[in-house]
Amino acid sequence: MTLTTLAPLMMSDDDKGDDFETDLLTKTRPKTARPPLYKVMLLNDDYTPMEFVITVLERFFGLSHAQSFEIMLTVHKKGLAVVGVFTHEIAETKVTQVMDYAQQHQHPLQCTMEKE
Ligand code: TYC
Repeated sequence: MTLTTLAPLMMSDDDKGDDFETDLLTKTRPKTARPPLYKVMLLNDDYTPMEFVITVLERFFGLSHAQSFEIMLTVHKKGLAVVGVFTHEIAETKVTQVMDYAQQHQHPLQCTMEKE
């Protein structure tokens, strides 16, 4: 056998055990991939009563009366506000719950979601 044919089979000291280490790292690395998140937003309008918006925030987003009042005022003054950040399925459920509740009470309140 010539030196040329042997060369690709030789390993430097630095390379020894390299595959093993890589495998070990790959296998033991804790992989906790996070799901994409979505912002749920409330939009302002001229007709929905402030108290109704506060009730929506308390009922569907689990916020205190004080937090709900604050967010409602932000929407009223700025036009919209993020009321929470959720996974796709939960965000979709919140949007549906708010839209259905607003329609039942004949208020034009709008709730939307957007990828963070
Ligand atoms: N602008 C409404 C009013 O003056 C109040 C309001 C706040 C409506 C927030 C919608 O998402 C909203 N009655």
